[in-house]
Order: sequence, then C-alpha cells, then structure tokens
Amino acid sequence: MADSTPQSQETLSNLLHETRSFPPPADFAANANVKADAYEHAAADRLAFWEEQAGRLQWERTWDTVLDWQAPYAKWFVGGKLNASVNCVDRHVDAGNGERAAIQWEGEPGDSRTITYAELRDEVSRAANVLTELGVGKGDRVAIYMPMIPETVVAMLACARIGAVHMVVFGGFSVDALGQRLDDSQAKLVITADGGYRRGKPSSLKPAVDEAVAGRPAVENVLVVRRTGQEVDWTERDVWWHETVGGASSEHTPEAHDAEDPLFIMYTSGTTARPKGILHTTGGYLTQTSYTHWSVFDLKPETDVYWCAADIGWITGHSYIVYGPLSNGGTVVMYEGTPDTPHKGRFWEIVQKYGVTIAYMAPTAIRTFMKWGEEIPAEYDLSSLRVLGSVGEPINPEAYVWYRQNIGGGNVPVVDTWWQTETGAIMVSPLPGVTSAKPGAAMGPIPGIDADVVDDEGNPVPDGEGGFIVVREPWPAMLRGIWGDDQRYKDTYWSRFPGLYFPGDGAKKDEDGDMWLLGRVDDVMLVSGHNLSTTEVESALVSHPEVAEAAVVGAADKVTGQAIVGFVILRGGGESVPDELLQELRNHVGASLGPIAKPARILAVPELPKTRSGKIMRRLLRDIAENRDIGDTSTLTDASIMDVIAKQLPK
Ligand code: 6R9
Repeated sequence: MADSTPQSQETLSNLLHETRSFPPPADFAANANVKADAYEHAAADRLAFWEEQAGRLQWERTWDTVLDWQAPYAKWFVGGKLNASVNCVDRHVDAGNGERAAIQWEGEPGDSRTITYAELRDEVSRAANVLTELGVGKGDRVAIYMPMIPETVVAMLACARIGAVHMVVFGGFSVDALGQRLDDSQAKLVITADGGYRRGKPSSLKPAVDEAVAGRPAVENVLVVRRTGQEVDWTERDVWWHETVGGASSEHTPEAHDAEDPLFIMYTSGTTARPKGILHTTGGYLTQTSYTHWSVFDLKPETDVYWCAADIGWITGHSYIVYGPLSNGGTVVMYEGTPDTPHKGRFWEIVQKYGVTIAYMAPTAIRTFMKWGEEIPAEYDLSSLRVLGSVGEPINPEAYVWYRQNIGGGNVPVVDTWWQTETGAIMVSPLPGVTSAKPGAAMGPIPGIDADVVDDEGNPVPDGEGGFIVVREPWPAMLRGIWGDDQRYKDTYWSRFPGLYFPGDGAKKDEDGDMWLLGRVDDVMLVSGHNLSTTEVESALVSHPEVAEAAVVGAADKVTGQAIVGFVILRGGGESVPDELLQELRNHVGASLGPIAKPARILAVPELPKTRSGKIMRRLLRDIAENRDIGDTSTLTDASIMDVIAKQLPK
C-alpha cells in the first residue's frame, strides 16, 4: 500500500517490553479445530497443504495445477471450476442444513430478521435472475453502495453466482469517492438503498448515487432496496428491489466459474494515497478465507454464533462476514448501526441476545469501549463468548488486556489478526488453541504462509530486532493485481525487495522470535536520526490510565528533523486539560521508551480522524501539526472531525 518507496530505515530501536502471555485454556486446546502439528504439516509441503484446504470447498471440476507462479502473478487451482455462491449457500442446504440461520440481522432501531440458509438460497437466486434481466453478465462490474442490511450480502452473492464482479463502496463515503470508484471500475449497475439507520436516524444513500451517476452513462441501472421508507427521487434508470427481486423466480441454475475468474474489486482504505482497485479471484480467495475463518476462530458451524462488527464496505466484511463464515456454513450476526445507539451497551446487548460465541472487531472500537468504562459491558451476560479477535491496526497491549478481561471474562483466547485488502485473508495471527498469545502481538504466520521480518536488504532480522514484514511465497487469497494499473501493482508491492511481496508495514521480532506489527512504514518517524514507530509511542500513551486513545505523528522540525506530536483522547473525555497532565504524559512516554521518544507536544482532542476501518489518518494530523491546509478527506467516516480538531488547537 506504500506508493512512495520508504526511506532507508535503520532498526526500530525503542521496543516496548511486554512480558505477559496467555496460553489457551486446556479444554479449549484439547477441542480446537487446529493443533500445533498444523504448522509442520503445512511447511512439509505447502502446496499439498493448500490443496487439502481447497478440498473444503465444493468444486464442479478439480484443478489441474495447484499453483502457476510467474512472479509476481499467481494463478491458483488452475483449471478448477466452482461457484462461490453455491459454496456459501446451496451446498449447506443440500447437506440438510437449510433450516440453520445463515444471518441473524439486527437493525439499529431494534428490528431484526433471521435468514436461514434455505431462505438465503432463494433470495440469492431471485436476485441473480434480476441481475441477468437487467443485462448484467459475467465479468461486468456491479457497484454496491448499501447500509449493513441482509440485501447487501444477497447482492454480493448474486453477483458471484452469475460471475459479475462486485465492487462494494462503504456507505459512509462521499459522492466523490463513489464517483471515482465508478469511473475506475466502469460499473454497469449500482445497487443501493433509500438509506439506512445510523446514530438513531435514517441516513440517506440514494441522493449520493443520483448525484454520482448523473453524467456517468456507463451506469445503466440503479437497483434500490427500500430500507427506511424515506422519499427518493426517481428516474427511468431506477428499479426497486422489492418490485423486481421480490417477484422473481427462486429457481436459478448456477454456472461454474473458473478458479481464476474475478470475484470482486475492493478499493483500499487510502490512508496514504489514491485508492487502488484490488482484484480478487474465486478459488484461491475462497479457499483461504474459508480455512482461516475455521482455523483462526476455531469455528464450529453447528454451535457457534459468530459476529464480526466490521462494515461490509471494508475487506474484513467481505472475508469475515460473507465469504469465510458462509462458506463454512456458520451463523453470522450482522448489525446495522453504531455502538452507542440507542445506548453505549448496544454491542454487549447484541452478544447477550444472540449468544455470540466468537466476536471480531477493530482496536478503535475496543479503545472506545475502554473510554466508556468497564461498568457498561459488566451489565450484560457475555459468558457465551469463547474467542475474541482484533483486526485493522496494531492493538495496544493495554487495549488487548482490557478486551480479554472485560469482554472475554479473563479466560478466552484473543487473536490479533494481521492482514490487508491485498492479502485477502488472515496471514499472521495466533491460533486460539495453540498459541500462547502476547498482548499486542500478531505472533506469527498461520500454517501455509511464509512471512518474515527483514532488514533494508531483504535479509531476515535476528530475534530482538525490527524491520519490514514481507511475504516470501505466493498465497491463495493474494491479490491478482490492481484493476487497470499493472505497473502500479509491480511498483507498489514488488519493487522494494526483489522477489518478495512488501505489504508496506513495519514489524519486529521479539527475543522469542514472535512478530509484532508496527503500522505503515509511511508513518514511521525519524527523530534526530532514530526511527521510531508511531504504534509504540501510541501504546506507551495508552498505557497511562488517563488516556483512552492516542495518535502520534512526526512533524517537520528544524532541529531534530521530525518532532513527535501526540494527539490524545482522555478517558473522561475532558478537553480543557491542565498543562501538568500533558507534561506527565510526555514524561510517561519518556520513561517507557526512552528520552528520544518523548513527544515534543501533546494535544488533547475530542476525536481522531479515522477511515471506515478505524484506521487513524495520520497524514491529516501531520497536516495540522505542520500548520498546512488539510488534504483529501473523502475517505474519512466523518469529515467534520477535522474542523473540530483544528479549532481546538492553539495557533
Ligand atoms: C484487514 C485490513 C491493512 C493495513 C495493514 C496494517 C493494518 C491490519 C493489523 C494491522 C497491525 C493488525 N493492520 N490488521 N496492523 N496489526 N492486526 O485492515 O485491511 O484495510 O487493507 O488495511 O492495516 O497496516 O497493512 P486494510
């Protein structure tokens, strides 16, 4: 994801020392889907291992070749044919599980729907028939700009069924962001809704689509789900979902697609540059999402109730709300709204109501819950939970321990999963029945993945040192390129270290050889000739009892090259903060990490700028810290936050 070649980087020298480690409970380990021997088994013959995992799926035709690798282009399961929607839906019905809930959906206002696998098959078939009637065929792109409702999943699976390529755009994105993605993908159809519920009121989606498709003749139709019932403008291009899908036939004979046929395009979060259309194909992607969802979360489809609180407009929603869990025949909880509507216990109320056993969310959410206080989750029965997951950013050790303790009751495995839009599925993570996990560490590559931490020259670093994470061997769910921009694919991921995939993240190996992810290398700070990771300074700040969230940037400084500027959200939410506290926070970081890491300035703010996946957009904070005009904010969840922060600052 790094477009700029990172500056030469010496070892990250100020490492947090973490001595806590949590082994899996004995009974969990004994009953786990995956045991310790999986690593050895996979390493002995990596391709045979992935072939075995592909066998989890239903294929119309088996592959001739497991992997065709013409670096940097991979083809997996060449010659194989399958249908992703059949794998996620029909085969579970055929296996006699048609009455199992596929989706337990909870609307923000409190309405709810249970959709069984049999119902899901009918609805996906109806939608597939309508897409075909609207002239959408194999290889055509379909934009999906929706709230978190079951029709969003149906729309994705209907595309997969007919071989159309879906391109989901986060419903919180602006008209410009949507338009840019429509141009790039040349989508023929947009599927949207009148609106959805956010923060206690209907938010609208259709007007943004109207504006975006005006002057974009490539879009032939707009298919609109009625969710809120609000007034919408209507043109000849528009078609109601309930009037078409509602009345369509539920008979649909799926065609088998090639393992390498495109499944979807997902634009990256764009924390650093112009978004890239990441292309994923069918067989390899489904193999790895299915395997990782089963192994990393220890999914038992008959009994587990799994909830991933991500948005579907983020890769996490694609891989771990839709393709991973449904290919495994699991029951998925899906929630439409925000965690504080109508009250701050909403998430825990959902866990209690559905008896959620596995929950997966972002560190930003966990830090928000810390800020709100542990007495809120304490009011609910969370004893059904048995695995917790984290994704999206490095999880600060304090947030990890809080999550384990206050949500997991102190005895459930917490898996910190590292991966990217580009990797398609989890790459580095503990296994809940095997690994003694350290708070804040993703620990190591999962079975079948060959990832490492290397130095500037691409050589593995010794234990106790830092560098860059790379992936050495191709993996089934890897991106197959950037839509329409081949050169950028090679430049971005394959030019930094010849022959190695470079994700753009810094990482370190601790004394035990366990892996810690340190965030984007673009965010690394260079202070008086020392490379410092924003993640570690932020974790030091969050380890202070008064701090709930922190973001740190390096701002240009005449003397030190860059000076560390910290933005903190205090636990009580207070904004007028005594100077002594800010001084204390600076000293606290200095004491934890060494004097070089002591921030030059700390500012208390009410909010931080974040993407849909909760990633802090440090580039915008750097603009503020350097008194510059603020750059592109189109991928922020809430652009007004920048004004709020800017107003707060002493000029
Ligand atoms: C799944 C997803 C990818 C970037 C990635 C890294 C950061 C994600 C992380 C993590 C540390 C983790 N990231 N998970 N950093 N620990 N467990 O987030 O995809 O939106 O494409 O972002 O997110 O920097 O490179 P995506």
